[in-house]
Amino acid sequence: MTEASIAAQRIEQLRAELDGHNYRYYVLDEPSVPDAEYDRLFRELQALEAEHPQLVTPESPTQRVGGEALAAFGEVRHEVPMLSLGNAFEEEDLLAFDRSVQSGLGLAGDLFGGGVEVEYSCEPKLDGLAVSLRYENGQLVRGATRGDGSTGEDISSNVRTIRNVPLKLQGEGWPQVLEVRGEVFMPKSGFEELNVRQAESGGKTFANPRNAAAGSLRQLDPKITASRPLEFCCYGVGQVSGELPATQVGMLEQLKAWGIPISRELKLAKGVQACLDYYRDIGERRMGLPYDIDGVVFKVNTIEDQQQLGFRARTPHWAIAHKFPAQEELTELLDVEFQVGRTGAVTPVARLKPVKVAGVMVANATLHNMDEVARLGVMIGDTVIIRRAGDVIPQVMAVVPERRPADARDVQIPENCPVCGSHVERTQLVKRSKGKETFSEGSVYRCVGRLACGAQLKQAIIHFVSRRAMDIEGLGDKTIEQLVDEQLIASPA
Ligand code: JCF
Repeated sequence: MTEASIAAQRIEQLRAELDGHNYRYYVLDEPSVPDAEYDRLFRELQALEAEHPQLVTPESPTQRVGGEALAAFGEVRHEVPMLSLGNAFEEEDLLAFDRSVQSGLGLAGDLFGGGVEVEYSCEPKLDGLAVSLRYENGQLVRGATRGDGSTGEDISSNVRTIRNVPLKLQGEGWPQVLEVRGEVFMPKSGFEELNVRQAESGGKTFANPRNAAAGSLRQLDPKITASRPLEFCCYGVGQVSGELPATQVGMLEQLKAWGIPISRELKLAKGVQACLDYYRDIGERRMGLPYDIDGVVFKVNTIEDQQQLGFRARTPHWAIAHKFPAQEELTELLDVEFQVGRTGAVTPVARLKPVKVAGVMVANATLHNMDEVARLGVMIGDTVIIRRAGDVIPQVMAVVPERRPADARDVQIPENCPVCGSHVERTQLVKRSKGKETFSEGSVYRCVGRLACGAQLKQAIIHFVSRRAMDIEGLGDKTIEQLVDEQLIASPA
């Protein structure tokens, strides 16, 4: 055997092994080797390919780094249109959907009772972007955005950089042409890390994972896309030559066996009450999921029934999105006030035109510090995006620049403490690293009044009596505030 054919053999072996590890890691969620071993195999493959460039193929696991930048995206016509989903906001909307499915399938009940229970597939509704991936003879040949449902953009070079998108299908028996459809999204952890990186490098930060995913996928330079933590999750198919399993869940499980990632939360529900149980369960676990969702999707499980029910305009009669209350809303920033904390730190608080977010009225939101105000570029009078996730304090996520009124005002740190009138001083935050002093970019503003400042005094005493300090029972925050306001106490002593 020649040197080149030995290399070719080893390259094949490495690719098969790496594809297998990727499949177990991304699709089965059962990592099979430590990262270090994966990296070793990967580097060996890279080295061999560098020595034998003629052996590099587009399906090689090394080819996810992103190729040449484009001048513009090409157009892609979807042979099978990409549908969107109708929405259910209330339980009653879902019950009405189920009744219309039953009547469409001739299963409706009569005066004396309900009809036959319909089986539905259930999955979380990911907050990302819909894409279509086309496989021919088991190889990824094209990726496209949804666009208007009939025509999208060719984002092939970008989808190839998404780690859990197989460049080549696993197993056997796949149809010659297989288009899979799903959502490209950014996990919450990757989003947080990306924003930190962006802020540090002076780049643009994103308001939420969905915007970050959209901004990352619509890059003409695939190297940028490659550097972003995107993931794909399949929920259906488009054009397919040949047969697939006869149910939604069976079909998705078959796709999973071929290496296509599907939702870990995919379930089958018998009847609409089981769908409501699923909605409640996912709603309770929403905050703990590693990605943002805005509801759950129910689909009639039997494909033949889906075809019988059909679709109108772009929404199918056999599927629906049951939405959760929105976690983000728009409202107006009426004013910014400054609060003084225990250590004298003066922090900006947003006063908002009250708005209901995730079922709760919100009139205040944290702005953290003046660096955050600068990062957001927020002005008083702006329309802002407010987010309230679970029990977390509402946050100002971003400004809507198009809605800035002519009389918007800058947010200015007061020169004097709003509580005691003492001077407010700016201090640079210092980060110590390995004994060496390094100045971080952050700064805090502090009221210099110490215990002469009512706000600091109250917080100091609250801290003093607290459980982990003197643990004085029966002396609550409200009492302390009153005692200080009435000038009955002036120090912990
Ligand atoms: O997760 C989603 N955002 C999602 C979108 C899930 C689905 O099952 C979908 C979808 C859009 C259209 N199904 C269709 C038909």
